[in-house]
Amino acid sequence: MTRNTAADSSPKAGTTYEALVIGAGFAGLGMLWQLKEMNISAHCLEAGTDVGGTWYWNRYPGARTDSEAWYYCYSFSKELNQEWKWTERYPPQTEVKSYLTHVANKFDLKRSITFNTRVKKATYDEAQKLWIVVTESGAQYKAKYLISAMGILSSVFVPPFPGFKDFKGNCYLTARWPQQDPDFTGRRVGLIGTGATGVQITPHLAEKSKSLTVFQRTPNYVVPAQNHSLSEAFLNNIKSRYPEIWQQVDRHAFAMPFEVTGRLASQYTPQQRNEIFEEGWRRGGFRFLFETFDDVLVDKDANQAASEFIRNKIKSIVKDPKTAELLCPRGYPYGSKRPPAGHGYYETFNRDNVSLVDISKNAISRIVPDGIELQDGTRYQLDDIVVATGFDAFTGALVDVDIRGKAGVSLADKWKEGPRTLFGVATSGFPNFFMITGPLSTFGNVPSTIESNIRWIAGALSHMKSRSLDSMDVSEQAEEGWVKATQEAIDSTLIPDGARANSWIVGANIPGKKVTPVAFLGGYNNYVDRLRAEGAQYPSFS
Ligand code: N01
Repeated sequence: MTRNTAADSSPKAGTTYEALVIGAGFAGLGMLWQLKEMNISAHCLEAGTDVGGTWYWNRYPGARTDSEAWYYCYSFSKELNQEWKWTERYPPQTEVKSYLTHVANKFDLKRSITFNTRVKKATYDEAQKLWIVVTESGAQYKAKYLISAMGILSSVFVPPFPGFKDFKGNCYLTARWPQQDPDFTGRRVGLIGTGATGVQITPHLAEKSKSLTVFQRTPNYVVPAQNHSLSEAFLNNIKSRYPEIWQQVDRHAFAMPFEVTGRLASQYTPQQRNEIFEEGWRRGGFRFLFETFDDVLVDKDANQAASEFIRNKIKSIVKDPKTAELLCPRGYPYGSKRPPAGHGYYETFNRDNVSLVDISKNAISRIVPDGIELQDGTRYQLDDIVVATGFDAFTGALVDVDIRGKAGVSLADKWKEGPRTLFGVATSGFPNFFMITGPLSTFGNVPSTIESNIRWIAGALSHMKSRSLDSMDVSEQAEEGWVKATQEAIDSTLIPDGARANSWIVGANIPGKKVTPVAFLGGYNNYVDRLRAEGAQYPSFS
């Protein structure tokens, strides 16, 4: 058996590592750094041609973070926090990708990554206590620990509309955007999907094309991001406060450095509420949700007040009353579907070259050679179609790979009736298989949720090493307890109502997927406490 060291950059078929990591985005790079620190021989297999993960694939115009730059990053290196210079409140995809490239170079991680390599299958060999990993090209690797860093939103979902292959124009997936930006000059473009992605790309397509037709199934609650550049003074202030910022992140329910407001909407008059919402709107993005009232996601009246405020804003921005009404979300609570951040989104519908088509009751029936046809036979002639229809969140990437644990049981079979994990980091019957933000992991500012999982996995590996354990497997009982805790946590919020609007948080966006929570909504702060408690003794593992 060949054993590779952490420094070996040329893996050969049959190579055995201590740890194999799948994916080189935020999660995979962070994990590789951690493994290197622990002197564990590790290698990473990445499907793309470069690092970045989400920020490698989603390079559509307008792609940028919805969380603020200064905490949409790693906390593990003080030096990195001090030296990196974010330019905007919500940095564009190119900048986040550059940040991740910088991280990979600074910590010399690229030599431990094989690019252009998609993992097809991973099987646990119970006799050898090793994971056997096979790539699409047939190369085989072995490892004691298998760590998924495949991301929560990486398995692209495209509705199976008939006729795609007959379309005479170009069809672009936002999540597989070409390296060379397409030229939409003089072209009639159709956009399917008005989630966070569709909302970001809409103003750009409108600006670049002859005409843009947006096909909307469910209107979203879009709060303006209020983006701006970051001054030197602002950045210096942030850099001087990082320890405090990361502590705030740890205490926050969605891993953001915000304090609870101490305000409940019911304690305020409608006029006072509107003033507070107005201030939230001015601050923008997630601050509208988290810095107005503490009960927006749990109290129906508080939520209705926020929802109505947003609807009134839409009507005040969009000049055509019919279009404004179509853009107004109704019938599900604000925040029960992950809310997008806008950059001139509603204003775009005031442009002469933009039209909105309501497909809520008159669905797309097929793609025709020159455009899109709806169920009632109406046809829209288009030169290009942009598809922004989302992802099979949390579980998709994992079940896309044929991962088999003890007795050859596959993850896909095990999770048919909904995902079952402990904290989203481990699943019973799959020894030494760890997931970074696997299903039923916490939900919030993604780099922070990722780091919480990396820290926990590092602790588990140290625990095994210090006790010379061959394997760790979570008990079914502990897993069952976490599945219940996850359900109870979400049931105490308004988030399950997002199912009425096809929310991916409950798996309702994928036809045939079991509608059940894919993440823990009981608060990142509570989640990290649970991780720490488990990590002290590992009582749930044998
Ligand atoms: O995907 P989505 P997304 N016919 O699932 C529509 C993260 N993200 O890629 O709402 C017609 O939200 C679907 O309609 P409906 C973020 O966490 C982050 O936009 O189901 N339409 C919806 O409009 C986000 O939540 C950032 O009725 C169909 C859209 O496609 C997550 O990624 C930026 C359809 C899918 O919306 C996913 O966002 C972007 C059909 N058959 C994304 N099927 C940043 O932080 C689906 N749709 C920067």
